[in-house]
Amino acid sequence: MNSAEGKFIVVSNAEPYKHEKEEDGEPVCKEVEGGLTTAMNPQMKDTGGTWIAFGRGEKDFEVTDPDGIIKVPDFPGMPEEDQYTLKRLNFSDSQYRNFYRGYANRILWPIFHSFPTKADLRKEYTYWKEGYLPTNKEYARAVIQAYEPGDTVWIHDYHLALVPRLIRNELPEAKIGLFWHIPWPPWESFGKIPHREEILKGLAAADLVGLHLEEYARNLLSCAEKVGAELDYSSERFQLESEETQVGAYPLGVDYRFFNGTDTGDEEANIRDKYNCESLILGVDRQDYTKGIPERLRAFKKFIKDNPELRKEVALIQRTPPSRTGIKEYQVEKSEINKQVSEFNGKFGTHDWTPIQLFWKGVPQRDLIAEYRAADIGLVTPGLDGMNLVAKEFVAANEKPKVLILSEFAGSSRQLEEALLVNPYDPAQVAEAIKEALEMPEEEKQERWRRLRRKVRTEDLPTWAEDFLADLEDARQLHSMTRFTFPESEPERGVS
Ligand code: GDG
Repeated sequence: MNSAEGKFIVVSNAEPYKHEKEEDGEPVCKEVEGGLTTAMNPQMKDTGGTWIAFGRGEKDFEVTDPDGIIKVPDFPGMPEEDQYTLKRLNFSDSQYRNFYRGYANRILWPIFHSFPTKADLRKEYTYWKEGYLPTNKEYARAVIQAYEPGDTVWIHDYHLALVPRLIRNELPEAKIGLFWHIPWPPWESFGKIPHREEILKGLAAADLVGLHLEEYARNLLSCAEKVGAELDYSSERFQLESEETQVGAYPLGVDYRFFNGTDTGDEEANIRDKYNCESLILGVDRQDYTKGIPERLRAFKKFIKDNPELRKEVALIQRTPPSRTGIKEYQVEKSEINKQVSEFNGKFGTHDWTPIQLFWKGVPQRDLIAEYRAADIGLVTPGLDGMNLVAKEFVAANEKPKVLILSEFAGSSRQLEEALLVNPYDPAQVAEAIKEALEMPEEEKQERWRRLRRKVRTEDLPTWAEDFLADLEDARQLHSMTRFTFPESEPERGVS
């Protein structure tokens, strides 16, 4: 995309850069870690445009203009051509709490990851009325303000399901795509949400809704059918009231060239020296109960118990940047992980060997790549994950053959079939896979790695974006021809 075709407007909850207080009190620009930033940042740096997101850094609004606008990244010496516009939105504490900690992460996140017992459905109406609906409206207003004819609006994720419809009401001809980064569950889970119909109506107004996998796309279509949408399964389209949308699978890839090509100097060797172990196993996960960290620790414990001869030869490095720290379920999980690790290290560790090294802290991307390279085994075992980029980054970062152990419930397992695929809830199987990884014959390791690398290289981030944008263009053209032939919609319940 280039400016001649109109600009890109990316819309998400998380911002790509925040401003925090330096030791001297001055604001400093920091990249925000997470799947979305990793996915969209290279694209935005290449093509420019406007990114609209919530400003969460403590100094965020000290550095923007009065409209919340700033050019990012504003690292010292950053050339202007590598920057793009970030528009930060600000919400009252209580609205944001109801939106983010409430509706997005105590209703949608658990339900869409099939953890209904972690959802707080009793508060659904409050979270909706006080948080999700008004916040989606403010996002839509910001898009409408930034929009010029010819622009491409690319909305991200479950926080913003209503935004396509809210924009469409004002801009009938806008090109609107939405990518859904988490799984789409079957009706038995999705159908539990009281505002299920409004969510689907919101999405129906996008020209294209992308998900990582075909099975998620099929689940979305069948949920739409349950609320009365007309469906065309073969072309993956549904029509709900006056809106029609295309649904499709676009498995997100990583920026292979970046992960493969980043020079990490001596860092890899330094890390290996520090742990002084024959083999390093690495887990990297934003802290979340979907990532299967307690189950992983149980599996590692079983491995250590079952293989006393291998003790001291292996260590597990678990890097876990905290997230959603204000939510009870996350606090409970954090205590559980801390308890497991201290009991484990207390029982098995010796003066010169700590079996599990746990870090509640993110590191800059270059250091993360060095950790990927220092590790022999990537242990990626989420209970359920839309895609999981860590698995792909581990492959992309390592030219030297390694072994990837991957949950069959991570979306990425559909592509990365040459990994050792495991059921994360079966500690015996995961423990067995660790042993198999350590003992894998060199030839087999190389062959598996070669195939994995080829997939991650060819099914990469630019390919994903190109595929999505090409289909979005086609879908828009189709809808611009058919949109007004549908029956009039009923009056919207509060979403206008
Ligand atoms: C959601 C979906 C989907 C992690 N630790 C550090 C760090 N990270 C980066 C990784 C990776 C990203 O965070 C995590 O991405 P995941 O895909 O693993 O998971 P979610 O955050 O849950 O993302 C997921 C994704 O969206 C994209 O659609 O795959 O299923 O849940 O990029 O590198 N980055 C740095 N330091 C760290 O310590 N710099």
